[in-house]
Amino acid sequence: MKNLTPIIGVLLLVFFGCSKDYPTAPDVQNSSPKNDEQVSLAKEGHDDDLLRVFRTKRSPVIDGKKEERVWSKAQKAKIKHYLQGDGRDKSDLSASFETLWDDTRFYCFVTVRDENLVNIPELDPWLNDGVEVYLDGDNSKNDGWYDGNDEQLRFELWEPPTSWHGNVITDNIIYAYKTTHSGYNLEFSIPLSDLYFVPENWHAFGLEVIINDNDDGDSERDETLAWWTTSLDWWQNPSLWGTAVLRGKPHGHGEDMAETNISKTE
Ligand SMILES: [Ca+2]
Ligand SMILES: [Ca+2]
Ligand SMILES: [Ca+2]
Ligand SMILES: [Ca+2]
Repeated sequence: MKNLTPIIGVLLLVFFGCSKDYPTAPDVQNSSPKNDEQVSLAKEGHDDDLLRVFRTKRSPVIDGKKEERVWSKAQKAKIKHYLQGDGRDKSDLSASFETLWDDTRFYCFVTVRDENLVNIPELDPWLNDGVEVYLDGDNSKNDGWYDGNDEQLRFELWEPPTSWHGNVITDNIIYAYKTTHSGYNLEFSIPLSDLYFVPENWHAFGLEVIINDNDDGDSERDETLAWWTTSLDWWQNPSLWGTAVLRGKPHGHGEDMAETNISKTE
């Protein structure tokens, strides 16, 4: 019999290389149009897939509590793609998020229903309860690779955020978790300059929000929930993320008037 060692070695390399973070899965493509094409459609009123990030005059207090007079101005996005788990029990895992911006910072408020909050230090961080936020500052949507303005931020429940590539400086992130009667809230803000955002209307950026759920404390996630993507490959492929656009900066009467009729729930 021929020596199978090289073949076994390759198989092990492939297996462990792929299992470093999330497992790869059959690639269900839900790729997004790139910046110019999608923004052009939106300007013409033909594309409502863009998440509108509205400018706020009043900055949120980062405390995990939703101050309605500030956050009621935000478009609410349901996080509704169950990549793992069936999603039948909404008290087990369901979530939504809202975003805002002002002259200096990007704000995000994530509301999570999760009946059993788990953070076990021995587990890999993606196996604990928590939120992952993916940002592509120029919406370049690279197919399978991160550039210098792409980032994975991980908010492992109750822990300081971590950055996979170091493109976003985590020391500059202000964040707060708050346990609620049905789960938890995460509220955070990031300097616009750290995200490579141009603080102007129609600046588009790639965005994905993922919720991880572990309820029994073992080394497998029970459910994974995504805002935009339907692919388990999202963590390494910015082209699978959704698109958000900055709106609401006043530069004349037409701008604010145009936004008043847009639904704030999707
Ligand atoms: Ca708050
Ligand atoms: Ca749960
Ligand atoms: Ca990019
Ligand atoms: Ca949980």
